[in-house]
Amino acid sequence: MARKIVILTGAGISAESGLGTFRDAQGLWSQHRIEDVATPEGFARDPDLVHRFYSARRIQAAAAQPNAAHHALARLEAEWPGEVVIVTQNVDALHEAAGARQVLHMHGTLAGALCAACGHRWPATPEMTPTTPCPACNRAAARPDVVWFGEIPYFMEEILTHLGEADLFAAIGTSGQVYPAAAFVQEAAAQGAQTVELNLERSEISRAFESRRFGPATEVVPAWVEDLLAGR
Ligand code: BV8
Repeated sequence: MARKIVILTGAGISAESGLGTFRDAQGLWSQHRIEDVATPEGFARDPDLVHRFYSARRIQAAAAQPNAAHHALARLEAEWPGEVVIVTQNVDALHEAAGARQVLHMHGTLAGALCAACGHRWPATPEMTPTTPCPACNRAAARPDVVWFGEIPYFMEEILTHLGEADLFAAIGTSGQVYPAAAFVQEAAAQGAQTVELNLERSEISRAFESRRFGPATEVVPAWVEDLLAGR
């Protein structure tokens, strides 16, 4: 039975598509404090700032193209004889744009809108504002359908099941600073999965992996996929 591969991706896999990461020098958080733009309290305090932060990213992400790393993971999913599951912390749609099908967005998506009043979800318009009415209840309570700090990530039960069944766990382009994603490597290793980290440089969780491949994602991810498909 071919091995099951579970892959966690972070902002680093989309960096070469031109989308900012969070914690690199000129990262998104350097322009904004996390508390102000990625927490429910920050949204309650200044919904206009938060909507402007996410509208700018939504428009940028919609114009971005998947890179060789996204395409390599889509190729792995198509050609690997076993199951491949991509769990992403990213809110862009570049995995899907590259052709990947089993993608779990644990921190939500820029493409989604959520009504904070009635819970209705609908496709976000590029520019959302605090007065964007909810199509279901008509109240001006629209927010990005993303998971902020202090909120519960999506698909956790399904993700933990996949981690329990993984023969191979890979983390790609994540600094390993945000939980619970940063602890997935421990979950996978605890039940015997092989673990590999693909990153530009060492991360907070590098030492938790059996092996590491350092370099830009557009180089190390296609090489890694090539090796897997060649049985190396
Ligand atoms: C929760 C929103 C309970 C959408 C985001 C104290 C200890 C432990 C935990 C906590 C704590 N205090 C609080 C917590 C919990 C908290 C947390 O982890 N805080 C941290 C700061 C300590 N977590 C939460 O609140 C989470 N919820 O815990 O609920 C619970 C838990 C379990 C089960 C049920 C309930 C919710 C967290 C979600 C927050 N929302 N985003 C958005 O705006 O995008 S987080 C944000 O950071 C993004 O989602 C992003 O994906 C994520 C992680 O960042 P990375 O993807 O890793 O990106 P980063 O910039 O950090 O790193 C980039 C990496 O790429 C680097 O390593 C770099 O070297 C590399 N790279 C760069 N260029 C390249 C590259 N690699 C390859 N090639 C390149 N070219």
